[in-house]
Amino acid sequence: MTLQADARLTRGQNLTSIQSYLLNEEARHPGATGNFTWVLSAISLSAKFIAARCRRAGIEQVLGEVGAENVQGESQQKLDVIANESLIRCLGSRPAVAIVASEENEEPLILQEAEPGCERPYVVLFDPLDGSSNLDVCGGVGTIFSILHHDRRAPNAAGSVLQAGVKQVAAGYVLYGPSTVLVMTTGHGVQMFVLDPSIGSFLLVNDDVRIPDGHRSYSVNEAYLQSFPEGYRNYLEWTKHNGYSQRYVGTMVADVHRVLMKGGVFLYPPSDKAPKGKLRLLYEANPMSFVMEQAGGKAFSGTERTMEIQPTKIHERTSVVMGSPSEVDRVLSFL
Ligand code: AHM
Ligand code: MG
Repeated sequence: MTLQADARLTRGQNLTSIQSYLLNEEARHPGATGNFTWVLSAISLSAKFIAARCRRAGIEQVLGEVGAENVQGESQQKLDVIANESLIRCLGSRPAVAIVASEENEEPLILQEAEPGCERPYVVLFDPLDGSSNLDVCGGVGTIFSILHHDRRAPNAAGSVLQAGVKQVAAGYVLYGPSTVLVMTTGHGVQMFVLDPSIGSFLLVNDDVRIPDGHRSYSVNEAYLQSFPEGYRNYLEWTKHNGYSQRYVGTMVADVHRVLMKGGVFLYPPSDKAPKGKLRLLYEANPMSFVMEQAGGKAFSGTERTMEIQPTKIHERTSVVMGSPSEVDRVLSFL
């Protein structure tokens, strides 16, 4: 084999860890301080920790409610709490993070006041363990994260957190399934990494994830059908006569990941139970919308582009329509 053929062969087979990927990206931006790379590496470290705990969940008896006691009389910690603490601890050691806001905490946590001249420019929002009720049945769960620039002019921490999704610097999710997959965007396409547990590294498997168009599939909790607004009901009725299939795990990360890989649409409409929708705008809908749009998809709240909504509350809810562009357009045409 000639040297040239050899180079061609290895080019497509190079192993790139998430760390080397981030360092490479940093090198391409001459003004980069490295702070951003540290933040993402804290998230990947935490994801490895959470993945390991999820794998051993049944063995370590960490399933169940906080406050319950295990057979030794020790108090049990629910995995939501463990995942939340893991993210806070990993991010807390990074000087670039000023504030974190989590589904598990009522108020944002100020890790350190941003002093003049001090480089702590990021705010990190996350849902530490999305779909955690699926853990009890060994179903897929996930972590969702959104990274914003810290707004030093904001009057308080909440003010810096309440930014529209279009201001996100990066976002992504980790799916703890049969393998652990980390999908992220920094606004330059979508990259996908898979954790190789034997070496403890997230390895790049796709540096340009694109959502397929034209797949006749939808993901929604149809048990609430009767209380969905009429447009959603009409769309779902229309699918019954047009050869669609339906898939629903009940973990947003798992359901959206499937749509991202295969195409179709994920829906969480308003219902009697959740009149404004159930999913949280800042740390569920916005980061997933950023990924979806960067992969060529669309994401709407039903009436407006999700990432253009100006949030007014940290735990604000929104309805969600996201997926392949033509399928989202079709849903919107029914609304
Ligand atoms: P959680 O963040 O408390 O786990 O709740 C969010 C989850 C999403 O992952 C999922 O899409 C949705 O709740 C499922 O809700 P439902 O059981 O109403 O279908
Ligand atoms: Mg969630």
